[in-house]
Amino acid sequence: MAMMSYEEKYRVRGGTLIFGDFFDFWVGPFYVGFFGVTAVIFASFGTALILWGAALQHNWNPFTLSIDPPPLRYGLGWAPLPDGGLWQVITICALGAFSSWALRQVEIARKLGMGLHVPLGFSAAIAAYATLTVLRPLLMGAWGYGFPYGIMSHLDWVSNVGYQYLHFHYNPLHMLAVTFFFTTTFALALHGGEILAASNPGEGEAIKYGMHESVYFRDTIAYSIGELGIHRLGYFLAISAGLFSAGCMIISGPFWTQGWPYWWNWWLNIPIWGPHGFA
Ligand code: UQ2
Repeated sequence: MAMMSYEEKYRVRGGTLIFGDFFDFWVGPFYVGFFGVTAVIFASFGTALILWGAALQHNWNPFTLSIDPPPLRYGLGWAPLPDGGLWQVITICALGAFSSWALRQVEIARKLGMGLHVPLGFSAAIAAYATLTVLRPLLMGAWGYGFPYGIMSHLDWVSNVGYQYLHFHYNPLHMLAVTFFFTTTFALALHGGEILAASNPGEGEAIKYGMHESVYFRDTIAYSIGELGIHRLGYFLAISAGLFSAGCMIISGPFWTQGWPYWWNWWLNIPIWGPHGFA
């Protein structure tokens, strides 16, 4: 594949976190690095284990295949491979691959003299995954509280856990997480639409830039957050969605075991109008 004209200038040596220049090379368009190697190893091994699980279950239907966590009775111990052990090793592979990818992002950012915003943002997503598969199971006392790896089965897990708490939408951190997810898509719709509009002004027209975009939003909603601001806002919204998702799961079980609607009894019990009120 041909190099883009700027790659020759920006493909620089150095910035590695480990082993100096040893893994500091490219394969085609891809930077390798030590963490590129570990990412490929973890991902390949994990994928192979999923295929082994499919073989053990005699199920090659990608929609119904499910690699389940161990039954609860194994607690926090190792389970036999066909009885949740595969899930345990695959989870290690996934975390190894995700962490490798984040560290490879760090090396590339250092090469280019950039900030670490990309790996930091990605880490919020890794933290949400690690919360569901490691942190919450640890706090609950069994790996069986992790979610199953399957297209349909993980959806069933989400639905079942939601109903265990009667109505999960009453979880205050879930409310915030959902709000951040929706606001992220709203902001990206605004921004994507704006960028497409400015870069496709019509036949023969010159492409428009930030000042036109700012005036557009001042004319429509009396406020523009700015070219840099919209990206900072998007970064904040997306990371908040991930962190509040992790938070809403960490409190469900380890810190609140009733239905979430009951949590709001503090509101009904406020002294002024509650059972011990003045009336
Ligand atoms: C903007 C701007 C952009 C944008 C967008 C806005 C020139 C190209 C989308 C408008 C964004 C606003 C007003 C913030 C909306 C707030 C929330 C919480 C969604 O001003 O600067 O740059 O893309």
